[in-house]
Amino acid sequence: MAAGAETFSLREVLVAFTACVSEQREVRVDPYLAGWKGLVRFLNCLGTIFSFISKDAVTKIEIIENYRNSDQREKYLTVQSMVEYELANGLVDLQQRSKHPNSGCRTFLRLHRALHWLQMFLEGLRTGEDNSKTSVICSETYNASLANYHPWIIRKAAGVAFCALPTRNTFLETMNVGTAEEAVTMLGDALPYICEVYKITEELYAQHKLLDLP
Ligand code: 1PW
Repeated sequence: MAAGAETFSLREVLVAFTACVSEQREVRVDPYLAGWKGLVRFLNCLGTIFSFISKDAVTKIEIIENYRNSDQREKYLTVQSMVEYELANGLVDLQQRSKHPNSGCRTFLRLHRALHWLQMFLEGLRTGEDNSKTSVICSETYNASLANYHPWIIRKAAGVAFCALPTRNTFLETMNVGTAEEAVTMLGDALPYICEVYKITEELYAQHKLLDLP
């Protein structure tokens, strides 16, 4: 494919995540959502088979965007302020989903878990052999992370979608950041930022005992 305007680069996704952490080590919600939106576009580039995966992410992104567009938008500026605000005002269902089925905290937790998978997947891609199968990297990392939170039917559908993934080098080129080598370099530069975002969020959720929100 010619390098036209329609091409999408994973670079912008990774750049968004690099802008997430504030000087106070807080996770900013807007760049986090921007990163996710780019990721969704990337998933859609991989084919319609991935649209069931991106659809749920879109729903979750919209829920949090709605909070950012509401009167309470300032409370949702960072993940830290969101957790503080929702907990202090009893806006989180802690035992089972009832009064607040779409709290910012539980919705963000789903994206956070998926980000862990993405991080592991991209790391596997970065360090993999030239001709390794992306589908294998993808399913191994999925099974070791996000799959633990998904029912059988979703795990099955995800497994089918992964089979459609191309080999590592083709996949790296799909990212549109240059040659496969350049893509690997970019991943090496950007992944520490994603890891940092993940780590800060994980610690925050652990501290407030929110890691198992229904
Ligand atoms: C090529 C690799 C790219 C990785 C992108 C990561 C996207 C992850 C989205 C997985 C979504 C699978 C289908 C939906 C499952 C939902 O049930 C689940 N959502 C997530 C994000 O895990 C849980 O949400 P729920 O049902 O508790 O509202």
